[in-house]
Amino acid sequence: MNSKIMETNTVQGLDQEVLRYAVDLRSDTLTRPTPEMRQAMANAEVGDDVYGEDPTVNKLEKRAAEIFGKEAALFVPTGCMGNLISIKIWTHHGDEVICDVLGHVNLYELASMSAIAGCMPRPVQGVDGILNWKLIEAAIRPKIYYDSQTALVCLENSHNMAGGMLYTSAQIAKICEHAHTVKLKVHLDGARVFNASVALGESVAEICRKVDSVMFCLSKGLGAPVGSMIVGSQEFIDKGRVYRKMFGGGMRQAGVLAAAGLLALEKSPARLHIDHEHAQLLAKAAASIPGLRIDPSKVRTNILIFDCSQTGKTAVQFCDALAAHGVLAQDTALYSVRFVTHCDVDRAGIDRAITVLREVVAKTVSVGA
Ligand code: TLP
Repeated sequence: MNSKIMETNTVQGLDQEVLRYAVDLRSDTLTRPTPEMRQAMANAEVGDDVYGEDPTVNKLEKRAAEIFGKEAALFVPTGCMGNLISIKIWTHHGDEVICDVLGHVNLYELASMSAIAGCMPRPVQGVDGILNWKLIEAAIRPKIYYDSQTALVCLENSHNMAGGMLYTSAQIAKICEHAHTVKLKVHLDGARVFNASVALGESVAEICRKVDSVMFCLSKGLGAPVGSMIVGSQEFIDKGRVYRKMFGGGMRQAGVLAAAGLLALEKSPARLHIDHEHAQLLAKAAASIPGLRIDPSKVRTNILIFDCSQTGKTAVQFCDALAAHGVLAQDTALYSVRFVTHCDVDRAGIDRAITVLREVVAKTVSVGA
């Protein structure tokens, strides 16, 4: 991302007054806890989670493991930390990690797999971000002592920078079966795996059945204020607990956060289809506006990325123009603009975003004419 707020390498953030009235579609990370979550946070039973004594964290971890059909789960502060812990567990220094070129682990995690886990990403160009065994197999290093070795495949479902593209559970299972026969582990960055689950009509347990580990976020579309989880075998989670502490993520009375996380986990998936319908409305509107390019049939979840190159504006300029009318979007490449729908933007907000989108492009065209 080439966000304007990052130009000075410090996050200044937008004015609170602007944020109060804006239709904020920059990300689903922006969701705020519901009144019910705040109530649960206030009432949460807590203890020291580094001692394993926070009852609410323990409950959340148990429920996540049950829902994903795995042995155990671990509450971690962020998705980035969850991915890093998983990569660290499955690799040694000098190993390679196969991932899509637009994968979050490759682009947006500050090269932590190299800086901290000591691995090289081996980015592969997926088909709309989606990898298959043929593509992965071609990137596996030969077993020769002077080559670095492939240790892990990292998939992303839904795929953020590919506009929320999906792997079906069958596609993931096939990749895992092949990977396991050549002794590679598979980690799923499932930051938005519940969106994938709703869009595919498949349970998260089914989607994750064959992967060795999965990270999912409570703090995105599910609406919790903070937190992600890693899920896998008991042995994986036991190691994860060690690395979480090593990376500075051992939280103490984290039950106040886990209480919101529990509600997010149990209740929020049931409303994600609304966000997907909203994304579809935005995508269809964008596709109907001359100057914007997007294929709405590829928008299956809560993310849409459209091309604005034919408006004569860069994505940063386009986002600035939208922001001037109270609609916030995120530039993701020179001419790519991302909208992410979520629980804090209702149908009226989506309608307003569509109106503003039309107005901004119309003005651009008339200025250019
Ligand atoms: N994604 C953020 C930005 O970092 C791009 C966003 O606004 O979409 N995996 C995936 C697929 C993600 O999209 C993200 C965050 C993460 C991992 C990291 O999660 P956090 O922010 O909790 O570390």
